Parts: sequence; structure tokens; C-alpha cells
Amino acid sequence: MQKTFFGSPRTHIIFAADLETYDQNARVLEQVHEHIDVIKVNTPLVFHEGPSVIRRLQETFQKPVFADLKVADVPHTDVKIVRMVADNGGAAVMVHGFVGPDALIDCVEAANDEIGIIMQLELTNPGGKVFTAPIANDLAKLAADLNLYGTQAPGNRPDRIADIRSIIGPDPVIVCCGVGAQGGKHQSVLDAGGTYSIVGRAIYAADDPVAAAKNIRLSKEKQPVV
Ligand code: 3DU
Repeated sequence: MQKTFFGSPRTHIIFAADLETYDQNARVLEQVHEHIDVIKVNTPLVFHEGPSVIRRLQETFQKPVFADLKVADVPHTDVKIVRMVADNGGAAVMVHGFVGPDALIDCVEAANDEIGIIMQLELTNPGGKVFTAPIANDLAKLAADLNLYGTQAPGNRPDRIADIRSIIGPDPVIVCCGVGAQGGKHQSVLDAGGTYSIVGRAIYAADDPVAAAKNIRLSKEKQPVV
């Protein structure tokens, strides 16, 4: 049985902290932290602030931090990134499935049950359909065989979320990017079997981030959120 590195879902929203600096992201998180379950950091933020930004966000906002570093190298390099995330207080790290079974097995071993490995499957941009979509189901099968904590799925393609859920079974988390600015809808993600919607610009670029976060949740809860 896997540990629940993200805890039990409450709002089912992962906030993509994609603004350039810690301070910019913190200003948004101060407003919306009650409406999200997990904070996701990307490579530009980690470059800008250093890996300690992971622990800083976790400690300040008391939320698990998911390092979406899209690890995609040979095993001995991949495992260094996995350890960097674990040693800096992360809860999970995104690793591309196309690195193959040996690299993924080494990542799981390096994670040492301290952080979850989430497999990137299919990119949400139109070009993601060219190379990543055709291999995504095979990668999902590999994720299930390796008992990974979860997979990514394109939140703007609910039919693909449903396909991936049917392949990996009920237990792994599915994190679905592409909700909001890229056209995906939170309710469609949940109906299709996704565990979390990843939302960046639809919250942090909104005039009123709190109202935006509440609106995204409304579609899940079907009642006003106060
Ligand atoms: O479109 P948004 O602003 O909500 O941001 C989406 C986030 O999800 C962003 O951090 C991006 O790097 C990530 N993501 C995708 O958009 C698509 C993927 O296939 C994987 C991750």
C-alpha cells in the first residue's frame, strides 16, 4: 500500500506556483491556501530561488509541495534530482515515463518511500498529441506495474483521463494539468477519474484569485463555497 504523500484530497486542486519568485507566489498563496490541497513548483522557480524554496513553501503554507521538475535523464542523474527533492522537503516529484523502466525503478529506490514518484505521460499542448499521446497508455501500464504514487494526465482531454484511470486502477493519484487557462474543467477532471486538477494562471493571473479558486471548486461541490 502506497503512502498518501499528498494526504487526503479536500479541494482536489493543486496550485501551480509558476510566478517567477517566491514572494510573488507567496502573495497569491496567502489568499488562496484554504482552497488548495497541494503546491506545485516548476523548474524556473527552483532555478530562481534554489531548491530550498520547496521547504520554505511547505513550512509557510503547511501544504505538501510537488516538484514538477519533469525529470528526463539517465538513471544516475535522475536519482540525484529525486534525492534533491526529498532532501529539501518535497512530497512528490514528476518524472517522465519515457525514461524507461530501469530509470524509473532507480527513482523509486532513491525516493525511499520519503516522496512519491508521479509519472508524466501526455503533454497538454497540441504537440503533445504528436509524440507523447501515442505512448501514454503504455507508460501508464508501466506506472501501474511499478506501483508508482501516480501519473499525470491531460486535464484538457477528459477522455484520456478516463483511459488512464482504467489502465492504472483506482489507487494511484492522477494529477491533471490544463485546467482553466488551457481549457480543462475541474468537474470534468473529477468525473473522468482524475484526483487533482492542476491550476496556475486561472488563479494567479485572475483579478481576484480567491474568487477564481472558489469558482473552480464550485463545479466540484455544486454549492456555494463560503
Ligand atoms: O496552464 P496553467 O497556467 O494552469 O499551468 C499549468 C501547469 O501545469 C504548468 O505549471 C505546467 O508546467 C504544468 N503542466 C502542463 O501544463 C502540461 C503538462 O503536460 C504537464 C504539466
